Amino acid sequence: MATITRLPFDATHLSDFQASKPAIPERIIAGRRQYRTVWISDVHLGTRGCNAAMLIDFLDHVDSEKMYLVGDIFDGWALKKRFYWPAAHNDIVWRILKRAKRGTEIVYIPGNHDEMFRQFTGLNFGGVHIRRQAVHETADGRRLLVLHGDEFDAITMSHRWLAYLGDAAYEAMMALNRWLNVVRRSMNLPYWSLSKYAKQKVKNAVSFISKFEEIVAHEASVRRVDGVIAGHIHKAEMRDIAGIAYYNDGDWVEGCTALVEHYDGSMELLHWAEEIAAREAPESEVRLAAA
Ligand SMILES: [Mn+2]
Repeated sequence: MATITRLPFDATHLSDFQASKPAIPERIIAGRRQYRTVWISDVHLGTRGCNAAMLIDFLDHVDSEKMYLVGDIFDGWALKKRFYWPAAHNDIVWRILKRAKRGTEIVYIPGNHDEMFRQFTGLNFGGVHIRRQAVHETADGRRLLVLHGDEFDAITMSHRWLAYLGDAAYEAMMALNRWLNVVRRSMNLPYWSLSKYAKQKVKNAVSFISKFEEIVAHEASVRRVDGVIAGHIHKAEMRDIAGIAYYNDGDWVEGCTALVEHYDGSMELLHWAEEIAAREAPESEVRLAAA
């Protein structure tokens, strides 16, 4: 099992960490949007794929009584291969610890990329409670199982591309695809082989996603809860599957989404790139879009 010694901070020095200042100062302390609960996952801190600026913006604009970190917050696999830790990634850890200090109850359910934290299940570091799974009770009395989702890889791993999720190899493959496209175009070569390859990948991905969603929802029905909240597959979702409420909070690599619970127990997926675009659009454009 991997150890945490390679991470840029260690749990015994959390108080020093909290005393330091973030490189990107916090904005909008007052007047933050308030929710009962927030779920985020698949941040993949320690990789170039992590959309840290977007998540920092989210954390500075949104607050909640309770926050679940649904796994793959850190990417221990990537950090082990090549150490990558920009100041913005530190700033995210700082912000999460800061809100724990301000009174937000934080439950951290490590995923497969940050499984090194699973050895601390049941412990509490600086107000962050580490759990293997959790059952969340909504304001309208529904019981929702919260888990990362890699528990079901043994069943769904027939689609091997999942192993590349959030991984440098996956990023390299996508970069190579783009580069090949440019070269082929400049040589007047036909495009068909690449598009065929991509289509096959997408087809596999779609069947993998629906299989994952069904298996996770089935687990919820076996556990006799009303619904389930997962991460892992980087596909935000909110739908009914055979009477089970299936939620996936998405990721902060491509989708940049969070799941939130309003004070009446209703749930919503926030697409943060769209929220930022709407906020930054001139007023006339907003009126145009609404018309
Ligand atoms: Mn995962």
